[in-house]
Amino acid sequence: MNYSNNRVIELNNWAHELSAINTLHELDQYKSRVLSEIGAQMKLMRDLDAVAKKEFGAKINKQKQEIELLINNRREQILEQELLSKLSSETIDVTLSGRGNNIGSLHPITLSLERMIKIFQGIGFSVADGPEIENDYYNFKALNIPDNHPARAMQDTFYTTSMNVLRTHTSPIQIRYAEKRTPPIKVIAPGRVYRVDMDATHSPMFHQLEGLWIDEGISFAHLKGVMIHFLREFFNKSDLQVKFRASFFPFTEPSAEIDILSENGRYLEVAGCGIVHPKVLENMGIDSTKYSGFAFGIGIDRFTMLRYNINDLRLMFENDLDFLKQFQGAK
Ligand code: 2NL
Repeated sequence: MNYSNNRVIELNNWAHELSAINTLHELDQYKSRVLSEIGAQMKLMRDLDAVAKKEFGAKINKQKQEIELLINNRREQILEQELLSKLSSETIDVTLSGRGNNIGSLHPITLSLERMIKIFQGIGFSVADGPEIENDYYNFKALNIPDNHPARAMQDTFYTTSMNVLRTHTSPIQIRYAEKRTPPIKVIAPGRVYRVDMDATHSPMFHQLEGLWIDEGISFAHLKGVMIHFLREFFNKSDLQVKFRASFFPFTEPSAEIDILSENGRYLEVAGCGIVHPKVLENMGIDSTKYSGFAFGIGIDRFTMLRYNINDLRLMFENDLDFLKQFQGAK
């Protein structure tokens, strides 16, 4: 039966082709081509007599088994090759040096706030905080700021509702703190505050630190002693000249502004302070005939600019990395 022998030679050619196949996709195409050829040949068997059919059928089945075995072997080889090339292309050179870390640093405002807290804690003050959205009572009324006071005007205060505001100072923290306690009360209240104001020297959000000390017999002398100590420590200058200049606030009486003598011989206003108004003490639930106290407020941002010689307030709110990097390792 020459016919069948021709076909066997053809299968041998197929086997030869296999070695040129290098991908699973090609192999799948090859396999379906071979199997359909074998299927076509099996159809031809219908025309053969019984003896030839048996002989040819056995041959073609043997060839089919052999080619399938070869295909499966080739599949294993291709998978092995793919794995090896993947392993070598994805290899990691563990001897390469690293990219290095970009280590952040504390913001100058954080640095000076931490410095302030340390100084006040050193003389016995606690630290308190509270909500940034306040109601009319804690932000204004408890502080003896009357309904028609200009500080309440829409152009100064951000209202969130008709009753609620973004706190315009951190005094409400101290009201909340004091109304829950009895003297001695000795606390500082740092935090973000908000006012409708925006130019080279004003930001709508800024940082304030207020302080409050209430006890029997607290006088203006205590206020002067604490503030002079704080300012000399903060600016690291033991002979820093400090001046108390009469002023007015609704929540203190008497009141003063505090000026410090700067390197260039000019006085700079750095804080406001005073003896807590008796009405404010009563609003805290404190007997103003038995106790007295002082309070003060300072702008943390301005103190930060003075300490680090920063000439534009806006630098502190832009988060420019070239600016911030300069405070790496600063104290
Ligand atoms: C300023 C003025 C000041 C206060 C804040 C205060 C707080 C309570 C009671 C009484 Cl709870 N007073 N705070 C007093 C005087 C001045 O700040 O110009 N700050 C930058």
